[in-house]
Amino acid sequence: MELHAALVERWLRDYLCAFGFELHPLQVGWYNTVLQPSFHLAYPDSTLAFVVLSTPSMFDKAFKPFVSKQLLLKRIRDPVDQCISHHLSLVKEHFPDEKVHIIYDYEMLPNRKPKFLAQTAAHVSGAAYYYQRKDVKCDPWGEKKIYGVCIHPQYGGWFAIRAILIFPEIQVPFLEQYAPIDCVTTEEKRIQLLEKFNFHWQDWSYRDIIEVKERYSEEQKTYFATPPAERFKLLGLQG
Ligand code: GSH
Repeated sequence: MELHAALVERWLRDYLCAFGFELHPLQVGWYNTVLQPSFHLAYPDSTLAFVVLSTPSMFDKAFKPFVSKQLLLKRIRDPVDQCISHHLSLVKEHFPDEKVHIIYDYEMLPNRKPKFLAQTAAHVSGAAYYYQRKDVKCDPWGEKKIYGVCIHPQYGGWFAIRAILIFPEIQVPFLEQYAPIDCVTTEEKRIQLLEKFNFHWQDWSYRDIIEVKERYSEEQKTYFATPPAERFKLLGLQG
């Protein structure tokens, strides 16, 4: 990686890791090349981008402190999304001379398609392996629609893909691409994973398909298992 890009990456890593985020660099071309044109990101192939993930510790390191500050201001509608955009906006401010485009995982195009396919971006950046129906040779699902899911080598399914940061003015033609770690290797486990994710996702079990280094705390699980409109009570706010 050229020096400027390396310095950008170092700063991002130092800043975001302290808040429980993880980031993985990629060239926009790696992403575009595996997708149909309607999903392409309109940048030259060698443009530098980063996939941003939240790890289990984001909840304590970023989310709770963010909420307790915002509580005083009482301007909070989407606490999780606002916490993430708060930190990523600070990233933008840190690079005033640099163009930084941010696309969040929940952003939609007018045709209701997502602005970027987060799991594909995570896979091509090497962050987490995207297991799909095509990764299973003999599948038992017939006509059913089966969604794929990313598994992280350290956190299993206990993480979330939050955004892609694009630096349109930084080109990294020599960036090395690492394949994601294939941690769910057997046919049997892959079937189990897709089965659990598609039909039992609410019991959290797909997230433990591999042994993990860290998972969500009971507090964090309760928070995410509660419908968003009722979470304000958990945070000590009126709904
Ligand atoms: N928009 C609401 C907020 O900003 O508070 C809800 C956000 C939300 O709950 N997002 C889910 C999440 O973060 C979907 S990405 N889940 C964590 C996980 O599934 O690991």
